[in-house]
Amino acid sequence: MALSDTDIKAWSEALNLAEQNGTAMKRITKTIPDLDIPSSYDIQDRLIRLRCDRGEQIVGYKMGLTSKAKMEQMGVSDPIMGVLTDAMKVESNANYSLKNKIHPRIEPEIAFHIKSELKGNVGREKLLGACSWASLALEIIDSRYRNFDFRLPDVLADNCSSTGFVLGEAISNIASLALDNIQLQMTFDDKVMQEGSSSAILGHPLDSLEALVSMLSARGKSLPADSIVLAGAATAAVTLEAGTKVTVSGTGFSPVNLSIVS
Ligand code: OOG
Ligand code: MG
Repeated sequence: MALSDTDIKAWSEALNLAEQNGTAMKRITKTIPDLDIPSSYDIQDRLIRLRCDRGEQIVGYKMGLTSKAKMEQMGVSDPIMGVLTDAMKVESNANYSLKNKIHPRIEPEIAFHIKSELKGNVGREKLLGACSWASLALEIIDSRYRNFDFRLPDVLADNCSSTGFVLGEAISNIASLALDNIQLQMTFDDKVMQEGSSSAILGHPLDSLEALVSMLSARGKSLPADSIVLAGAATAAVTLEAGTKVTVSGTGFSPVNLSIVS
């Protein structure tokens, strides 16, 4: 079902409030079981507009549910895309506070910087040419829905649970990286919490970027020049705990750390 403009506004305001107050809400599809995908993206767009009205700037996009581990963890089997703003950027080695968060989780990712605008059907070659660097990343996700329980339209409306992202050292010699064979490991203190390969990300992380560009194009948009893109988690996400140091390491990259505080 397509939503009216009034309803799109109301749901985006509800999601915005849930995020600002750190309180979970009932998923939209409990109220509107047949919420359609275009309306979900309209809610996402409105939600991002509310952030921009507060002075935030769009810095890129993220792909999600691009690995089997994530699809199984969340019970949704279609890749999704969301928007990243400057306010979501967290410096590596920072103390990250869980204050005002609902039930935050963290996952290991690979990020790319795209220097020139991309649209339509792009292959790996074109993507590589447009890519200025790659880095390891940690993504913090915090669904605004109670118990992290959502269906595809809900998670799209909620900007794909986007909350924070940490970027590691930028590697500009991308050719030196075996992009589909990066062994990723995420630890809490010294305990291994998740391990996986970048091949889990739609087979190859650049194929995830290709999917992003085609999803944007299908909505009449393009991937703008100077965009950061998170390709999607290679493993399931893990609930954050105060007092832990989270580290992600990956072949060819220096590790990225984040200290979690209450
Ligand atoms: C949705 C966000 C998924 C990823 O990398 O798969 C995501 C969620 O799991 O809440 O960011
Ligand atoms: Mg993610």
